[in-house]
Amino acid sequence: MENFPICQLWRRKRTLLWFVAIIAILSPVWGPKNITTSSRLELRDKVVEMFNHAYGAYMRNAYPADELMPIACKGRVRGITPSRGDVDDALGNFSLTLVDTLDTLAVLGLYDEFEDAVRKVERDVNFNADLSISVFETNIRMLGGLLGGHSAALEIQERHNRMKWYNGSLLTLAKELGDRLLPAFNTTSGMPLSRINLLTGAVRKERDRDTCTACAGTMILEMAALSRYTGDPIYETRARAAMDYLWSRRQRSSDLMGTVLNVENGNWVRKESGIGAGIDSYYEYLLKAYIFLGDETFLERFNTHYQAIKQYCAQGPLVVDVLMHKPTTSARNFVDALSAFWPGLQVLKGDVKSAIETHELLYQVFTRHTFLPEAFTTNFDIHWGQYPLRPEFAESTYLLYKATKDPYYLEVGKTIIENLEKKARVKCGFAGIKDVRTFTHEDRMDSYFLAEMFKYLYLLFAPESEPLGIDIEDYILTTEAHILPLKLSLRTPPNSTFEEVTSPVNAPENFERSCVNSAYVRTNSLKTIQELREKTQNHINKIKSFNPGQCRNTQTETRMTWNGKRQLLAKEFTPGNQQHTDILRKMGIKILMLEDGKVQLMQEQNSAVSVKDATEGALFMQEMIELSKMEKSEVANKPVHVQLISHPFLGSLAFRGGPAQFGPRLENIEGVEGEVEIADPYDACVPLGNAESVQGKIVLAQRGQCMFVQKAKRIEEAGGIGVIIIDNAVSSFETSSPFAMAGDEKTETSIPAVFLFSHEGNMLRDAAIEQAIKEQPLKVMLANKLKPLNELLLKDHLSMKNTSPVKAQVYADSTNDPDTTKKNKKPPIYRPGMELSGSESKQTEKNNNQKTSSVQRPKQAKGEECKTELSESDKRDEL
Ligand code: DMJ
Repeated sequence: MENFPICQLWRRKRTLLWFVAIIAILSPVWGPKNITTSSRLELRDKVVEMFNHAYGAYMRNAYPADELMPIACKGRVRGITPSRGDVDDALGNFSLTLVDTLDTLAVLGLYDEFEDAVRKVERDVNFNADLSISVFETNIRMLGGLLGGHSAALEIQERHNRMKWYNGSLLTLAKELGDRLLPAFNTTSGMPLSRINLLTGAVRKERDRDTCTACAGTMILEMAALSRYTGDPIYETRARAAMDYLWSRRQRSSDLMGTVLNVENGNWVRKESGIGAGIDSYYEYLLKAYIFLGDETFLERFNTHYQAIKQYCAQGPLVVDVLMHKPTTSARNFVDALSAFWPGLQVLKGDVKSAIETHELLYQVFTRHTFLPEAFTTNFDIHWGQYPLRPEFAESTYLLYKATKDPYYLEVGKTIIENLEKKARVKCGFAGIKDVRTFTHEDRMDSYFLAEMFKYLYLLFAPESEPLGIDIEDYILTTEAHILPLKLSLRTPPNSTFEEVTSPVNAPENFERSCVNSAYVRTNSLKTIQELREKTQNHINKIKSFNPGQCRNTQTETRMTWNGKRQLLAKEFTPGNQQHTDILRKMGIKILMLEDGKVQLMQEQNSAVSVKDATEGALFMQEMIELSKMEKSEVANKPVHVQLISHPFLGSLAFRGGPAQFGPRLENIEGVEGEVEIADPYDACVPLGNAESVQGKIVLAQRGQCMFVQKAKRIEEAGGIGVIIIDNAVSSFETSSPFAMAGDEKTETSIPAVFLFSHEGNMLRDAAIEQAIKEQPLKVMLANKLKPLNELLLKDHLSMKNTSPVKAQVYADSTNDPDTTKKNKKPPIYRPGMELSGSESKQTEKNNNQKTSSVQRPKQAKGEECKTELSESDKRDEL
């Protein structure tokens, strides 16, 4: 008897019931509102037009390059286009966008274009670039793209009587690529290294030893498909071993996973646990591996994690990061846009109710900011304003529509289309958004935009009555939306140790969980679904009304007001004071003492003794949040120092700079001392050419071309012990607002970093060069506090240096720094004031004191309300 894949079987058995259910829920009252059948078709055609615009722009202006730069209207070529750091590791000079787009062409019914694209891939694509590429990205985009293209070509041959010439060339390429990725799995744990050289297969075990959970756990679908197609079990075996190892590394008490771990010893490097960046598709592949391969082990693992996420990470419809080993402690106060795939996965799992709620929450954030910002706070404000054309929200919208048939989701899709058209469409394709507050464009159109966004939007609007060119129900969609035929699960790789897949006829009743699961819809009408969304909206509005950050966006929005005497103000509260504890209890506020000695307050409004108390409690909580944010921002933005401590300066010269939000914080360590070296290349965006001379030094690098944290990482990898990043624009501490350099939440460094404006930074650089010429290397200290001069003088004396220290004025006045403009007459240099002449020293101290207050509280001094928000804007996270 022929075996059917689980999903298909379910479909066949339930057809009748399904039909009845659909009729029931599409009652006239709750039928489509605005979107009629004809406007749905128009929207589908609009999607095709947009796709053609993007794809045509790529083919005309960029191909065979990996990606289109839609503003410059040319190709992005690794090794030629200036590097953007790690994000370029997805590029391998293998026509990434074309390969990633193959099966989209087929799904959209563009068969001529598909044929043409397959011929081009056959002719032009090879893997001979001597480049270190990301194993994860290459797997999901290139390998997935080739396999999806091959699968589509087979169906087109079979069903549309076309492409008879196609002889499996895409699969041949897929196998070649799979073979090139395999050496990455040669690690103690069996998890793949994060990067591999495409041409030589060389790996850098030291450098690439840490990998993200999603990176190691998002291989199984593509690798298993390759094994099943070719009959060689090796790919699936390797990917499965990585999955098994990951599972063994879960935190046993919480069943949660961290986001980064070491591929040799399996130690966790980052213990934040959520559903966004670094972990997202690991969960997706557990569930999809079950759907694709029919192996219940994956489903059990998925369900275990799902339960843990619901228990620890879910705050209503919002899913936040907690620490895997201390799951009651939240790890971040923002949510990644990447987590927008979650409602789609919840639909596949069968938890449609939660999917509706989480999707609705995301939609509120989306409508508020026009797109989902790359990260948003738990108050739905912007944390990172970038929108690099990510498709996850469209993906979940499609899956929810499929499960509920609620026309609401067509409306959501329509808004996505309109916003893309208005804000991202440019003459040459579509451009990412640098910041959704300003809608400035970024010169990127990532390949996933074509692989995923248009596929999901097209599927959303394609009417059920018209058969698709590719019967999407027969496929599992990978994380990059590539199509892999479910029937592949029936092929067992020869000589494999895997158990034969049993007939799904014997599969347990829980097979319903494996497909887009509409059980919820069968028992709940569209009206109930609408009510559920309204509940979510109310919940969100409640959170928004407690959101002190809102006044940044809408100055007129008000804080909670209170007439009359207050029982207790947040600033008066002292933990341990019994009277305060009693007042808070009346207001429904619980005081929890945490293990680390911190105090956590939680309000349950229902347990307040009266409505008045509940309201005052809410106001107290609001004040408390503001206070704690303020404290954090004060610490985060406190200026740090670069003090020149070697002869002839001996501490008499120091510059103020901005701290970093990655690496060790200078306020927590004593400081770091070392000789100064200049990075080569100066921007430190690629591995340093002068690694030998950087060893054990504090390294100067120029701002620009890549993230701050990436520079710090490069310098750390080369053996540097500290980083000073110098602004690349004309700027000085005196005239610019200081800020803290942000990290990227993925990269961790163990060396401290300081930001200097160019005026001070270039003085430092000149001093380093001058001292190097004199063969008296310049030594500096990066610290929170300055070192006293007498200590340095004594040290110098003991080291027998007998020339007297120069005055800082030398550099202040004689610098030929082009930034020393009239405006910047007073260089922001100061001396600790011990060895210098009295008046000068006092004056400087006075200036410093004044400045300290204005710097430490950059804008709060102006008495603005949104103190916590200003701290956000004082943080810069890019170039
Ligand atoms: C895609 O490349 C994949 O969906 C991946 O899993 C993470 N997200 C990007 C697009 O945002």
